Amino acid sequence: MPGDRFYITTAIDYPNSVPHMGHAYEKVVADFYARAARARGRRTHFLIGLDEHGQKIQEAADKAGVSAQAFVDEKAGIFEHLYQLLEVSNDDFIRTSEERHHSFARDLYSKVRDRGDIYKGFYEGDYCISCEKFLTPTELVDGKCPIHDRPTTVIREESYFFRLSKYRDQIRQHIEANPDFIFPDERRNEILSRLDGEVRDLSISRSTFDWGIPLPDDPEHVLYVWFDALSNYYSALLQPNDISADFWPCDCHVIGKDILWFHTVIWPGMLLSAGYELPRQVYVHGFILDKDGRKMAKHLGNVVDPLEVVREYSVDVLRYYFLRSFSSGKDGKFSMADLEERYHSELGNDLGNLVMRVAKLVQTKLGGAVEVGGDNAELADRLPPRQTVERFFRAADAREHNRALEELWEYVRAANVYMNDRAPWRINDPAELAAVLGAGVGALRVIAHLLEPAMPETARRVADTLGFALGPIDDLDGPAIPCQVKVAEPMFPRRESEKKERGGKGGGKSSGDVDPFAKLEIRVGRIESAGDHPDADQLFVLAVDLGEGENRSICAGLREHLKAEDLIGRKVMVLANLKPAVLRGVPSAGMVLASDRSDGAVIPVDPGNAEVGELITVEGIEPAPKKKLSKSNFEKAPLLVANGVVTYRDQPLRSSAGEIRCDAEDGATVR
Ligand code: ME8
Repeated sequence: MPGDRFYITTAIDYPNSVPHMGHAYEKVVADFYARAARARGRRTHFLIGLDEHGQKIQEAADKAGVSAQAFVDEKAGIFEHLYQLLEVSNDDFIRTSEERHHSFARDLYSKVRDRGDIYKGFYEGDYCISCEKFLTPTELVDGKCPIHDRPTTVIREESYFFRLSKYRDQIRQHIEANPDFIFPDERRNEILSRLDGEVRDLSISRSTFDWGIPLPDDPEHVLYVWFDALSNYYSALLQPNDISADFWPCDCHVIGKDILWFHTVIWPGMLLSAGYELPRQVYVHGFILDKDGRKMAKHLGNVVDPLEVVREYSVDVLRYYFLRSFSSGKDGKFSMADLEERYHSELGNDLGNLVMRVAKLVQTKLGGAVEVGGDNAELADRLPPRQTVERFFRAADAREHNRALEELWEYVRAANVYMNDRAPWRINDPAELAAVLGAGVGALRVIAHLLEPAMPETARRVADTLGFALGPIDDLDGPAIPCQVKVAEPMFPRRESEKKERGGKGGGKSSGDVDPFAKLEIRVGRIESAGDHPDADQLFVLAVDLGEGENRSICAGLREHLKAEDLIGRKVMVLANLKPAVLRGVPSAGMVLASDRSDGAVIPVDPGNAEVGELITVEGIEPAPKKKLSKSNFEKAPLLVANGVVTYRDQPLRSSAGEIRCDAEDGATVR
């Protein structure tokens, strides 16, 4: 069981420029863990902030022709604005130019000095101003910093040194004794192997510029920006209220892989020297790369602005993409095609579709009122929440947020399958209906609660539409609650720009970016003959004219519902590119689309006056039918009845004769 409090931090960003995708990614990852901790009732403190001192900031301010303080003040507003927009739920925002930070950084320095761990020396080396660190000759690649691809500057100066070498063995022992101290293992092994080699003392002061914290005993020097910055994790706990006794040691420092050494060796060394406990974990994420696998960097012209993605989709879509698409602790390629694909399939077709159909069914069948939770046996038997909740948090505790979301999506899909199986649009018994739709809303209540750490706005919208409150996870075990369900608005609508992009010929999109509906080839057919299948009681064997010159043989499971003579001459909609199969000895090339109605009837969808052979479309989706469609590909594009019309993601299916109508209840599926 997790402890009752949780302190989590991120790296504090350099505000020398505007925030980028990597900054946004890191804060969203940490936010997921902060929110997941709060959901389980842990007292949580979440800190982010800015690293405002050092040569890099001084140079950027000089270039802008303003004072360093004015420069960082302006940038701080931009960073804070982005993080608020992204719904990063930080409890505090530390800026290292604040006096509350200065006073602790000086204090920490004094403690280390009093311990005898600081001495004056002379340093000469290759300095990367972008990293704000000296690089050893082995770290240089072609004489340049490998991270920033820039030449280093040779710096030669007198400075104060911290005896980091003294703590090498103690740090190594700590890492060895605490397997969770560094996540993932790959990074832990990297540090352990570096600790086998020599650990040099660290130059911790600068005297060639003054934008920093002056040393208490030698104000000609300012603290080296990293010695200064690392102490933010503690300084922020001291003022305005001293909450250090509650929240130190920190449970999780979230950082990127480029600053691993600072957090797992230098910071522990400083804390050991000054007599503080070590943090419990350093979580190291990978880099966001461009689609070709290069780090996003301004000088490479390959950066994608997080705000652009937010404008085009939404905050929650970006958050979901970060958390689901990139494996925890690994580098990940940022691909708009992948984002688009997930938007359609996982968000639109899995989650959005479930919310829409459950809300509509509760409206039409129960007038909007439903009781949820308590001892609903349908929910407990068919969609048991406990297992999913446990797996979700087990993955979160193991810092595998992408896996936590995969667990959640298994549940979302299971809920969709449940709705298909139980087909509430066909149920007329009030008690059964209340139980089945209560289970549907109950499943969405579980989903909304688990979704909140990743997609807070979406979770709120689901809760608001279905009429329950979001609260701690334990609420799910409480007594039954009444819910008043509202009319659902599409949560992941087709985007305007996408309609335009895809409306034109060609579309110009890569294959990963094909909407699941585009892959379907639904054509109008006419049944020319119908006979019983020789070896399957439920099947007819149909000959269907699809305007191809030759009729197709298609097996259809309609014998329980219709007579052969009712079918002959009738127009139907056929999924024409379904992979051909042989059903008990009879070939079948396609599927007749039908819908089930509340009176138990299963009827083929009538395409009205559409022409035989005509392709059925949805506005804005450029057809790109697959040659041989699998059944699972078909299931990725759910077709639902809404107000008597067959729809795909709230858009009507059309032929040249207009919308495709269907005499079945709202929420019924077409398959
Ligand atoms: O390093 N992908 O600040 P910073 C993912 N001030 N993460 C990335 C990234 C990318 N492409 N680029 C950067 C600093 N990051 C110091 C931290 S902490 C006491 C001081 C991550 O603005 C990077 O790994 O350069 C770091 O964790 C964070 O963004 C801030 O980077």
